[in-house]
Amino acid sequence: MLVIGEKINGTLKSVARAILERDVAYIAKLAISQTEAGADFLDVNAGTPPDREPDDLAWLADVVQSVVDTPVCVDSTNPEAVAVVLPLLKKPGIVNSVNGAPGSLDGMLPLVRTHGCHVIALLMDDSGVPDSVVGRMEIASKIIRATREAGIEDEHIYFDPLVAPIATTPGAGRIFLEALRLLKQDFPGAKTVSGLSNISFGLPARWVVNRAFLALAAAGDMDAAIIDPLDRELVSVAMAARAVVGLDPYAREYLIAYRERLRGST
Ligand code: THG
Repeated sequence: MLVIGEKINGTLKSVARAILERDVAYIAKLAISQTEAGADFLDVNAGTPPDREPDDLAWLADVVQSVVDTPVCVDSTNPEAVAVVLPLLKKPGIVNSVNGAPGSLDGMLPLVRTHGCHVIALLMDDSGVPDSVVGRMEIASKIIRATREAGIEDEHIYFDPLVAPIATTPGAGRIFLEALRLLKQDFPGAKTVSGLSNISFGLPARWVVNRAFLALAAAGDMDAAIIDPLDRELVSVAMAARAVVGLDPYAREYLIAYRERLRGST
């Protein structure tokens, strides 16, 4: 399972300050620490208004690339900002994200195609996130028709079924896991991804819920997770879950991660 490091996110106060003050050292440290912890990609989210976002995102990508080789996941729904950042990337990155709304698909897919990068596709559109699995799968079908028409390989798509808080939405976790299963069945070439934070919103000991959710999603062969890679036990739980259900024969990846001392608590 790919780990997309989430920590360079301007919606967090400390990162917002660093972006505003162009604090290179602060962002560099987040890039290095996440890379050393085993992140495969680094998510960068400026979290700033549309007029400032292109500049801020470009600055974040430049700082990250000046200190690590880890490819960047450009977290923005604004095609104008993404268009500025993609040409700066030294390695093909991930665009995070596109959704089923025509404005999003028309604005983003040509950029994804031109730069040969991967793209995270959220199973929502202008009407929001459908309550049902069927509704989300209809959006997935619509998105994959559009990506194929744009000349983007299925292998370059990461579907994010979007998980709602279980504290307020009965069935939220089950709906996510069912969508994950159907995505794998209907679009075997495409990949899957999730951010965890929503699932545990409004609950105590959120880390327990996040671990339970990641274990189940990893056991369902989710391909990538947007998480804090410095949370070694969270990453270990995902790798263990994969080994338990046979997705990691002989626990090979689990063992390698421990041997390298990148992941795990000991
Ligand atoms: N799907 C997709 N993209 C996403 C999300 C998603 N991008 C944004 C978000 N969700 C994932 N990123 C974050 C980034 C930071 C935090 C949560 C989600 C966060 N961090 C705190 C910190 O670092 O201080 C707390 C971390 C913790 O408690 O462990 O809150 O769902 N496609």
